[in-house]
Amino acid sequence: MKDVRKHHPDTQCVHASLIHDETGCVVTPIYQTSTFSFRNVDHGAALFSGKVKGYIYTRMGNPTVESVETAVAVLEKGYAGIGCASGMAASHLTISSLVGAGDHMICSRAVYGPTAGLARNVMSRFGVKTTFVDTSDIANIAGAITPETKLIFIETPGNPTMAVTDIEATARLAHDNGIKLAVDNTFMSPILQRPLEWGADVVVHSMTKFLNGHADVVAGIVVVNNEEDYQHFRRMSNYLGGTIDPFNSFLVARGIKTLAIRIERHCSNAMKLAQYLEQHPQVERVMYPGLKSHPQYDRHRKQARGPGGLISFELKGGIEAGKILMNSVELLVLAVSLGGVESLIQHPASMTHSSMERADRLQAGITDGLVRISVGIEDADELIADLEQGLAKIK
Ligand code: LCS
Repeated sequence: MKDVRKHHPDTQCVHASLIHDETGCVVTPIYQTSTFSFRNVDHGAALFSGKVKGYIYTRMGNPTVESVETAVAVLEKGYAGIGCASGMAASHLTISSLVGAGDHMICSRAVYGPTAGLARNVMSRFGVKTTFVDTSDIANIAGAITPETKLIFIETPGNPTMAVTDIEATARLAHDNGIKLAVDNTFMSPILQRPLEWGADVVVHSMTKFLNGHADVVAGIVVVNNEEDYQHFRRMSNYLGGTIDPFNSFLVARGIKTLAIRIERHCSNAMKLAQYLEQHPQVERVMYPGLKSHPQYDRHRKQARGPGGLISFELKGGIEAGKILMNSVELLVLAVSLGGVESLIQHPASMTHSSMERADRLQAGITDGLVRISVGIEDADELIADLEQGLAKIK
């Protein structure tokens, strides 16, 4: 196998998921099998004991799954990846691998709604307490640490407010206190941001988004940076069972091949849309880390290679104006999710973050009037023209 780790990320996207085998296949095939036969009883026992490497049962490992796990681990500069059935399964695997009854965790206030729900409504039932803070201010994290804190879980930029947390400073603070740092890197993809390079211990992705990129798969992944964590997470994944299947792994590996060029276009399109929105008289404010007006503009530039494809904004006319815009767009699709080739528009307060209590939502900066766009790879001028005609309908 080529040493893909030494290559540029653009090259890694194309080559890192290929498993070289005796057939000479150029693409890793779909090993659509639930189980693998043993040569004899001793071979089966050796595989189970770990003395011999090989495949046993697809929940525990599968070549197609491994190909996408390898690709993302290489891109994240991690040790290994564990494919999951969804981004939520990846967050669940991460949290339940690192905290247990009596432990405490700190979580960004601006996170994907169900991630907050997982901490608040599921982990709490197993004796794990969570404090939600605005992690874009390191003092808030420091102030929330208790002797029981075992995990800091951040999203940066956060969904949907785009608040940026300093990964390096948070990792230092975490490690000084014997705490692990997990970063949900879904909004950036490893092309733009590699949290392990800044000291994070675990990276989580919803591969449903940029990594797959074509809005036809729900999948997730966890990337860790050492053998001990890998063995622990792999065991936990086997018990929890929220693993990815071979067909979805194949589709995500296929998507990753064009990740680098897609991300380039997502960023340049989003920059154009953000600049357009920022100067529009109907727009109150735009939250996009590529704009100088973003409160953590410099911090984001330090830790990421680009601003990404997500834009949040508020209209002067609040939610009523937002509804007119969202009901008027013709090219942008009114739908949740993000990171696909097509541009999507949605209303976090009533959609992606509707599972949060209103007070918690407002505290996180997710106002009723906030609108989020996932900018796709279409022609930017046509996207702007679509917004223009929609905004013109607001009186
Ligand atoms: N992490 C982030 C940052 C997300 O945005 C999402 C989903 C997840 C994790 C969960 O991933 P999933 O289980 O869906 O693969 N975010 C969505 C959103 O903003 N709109 O629809 C889904």
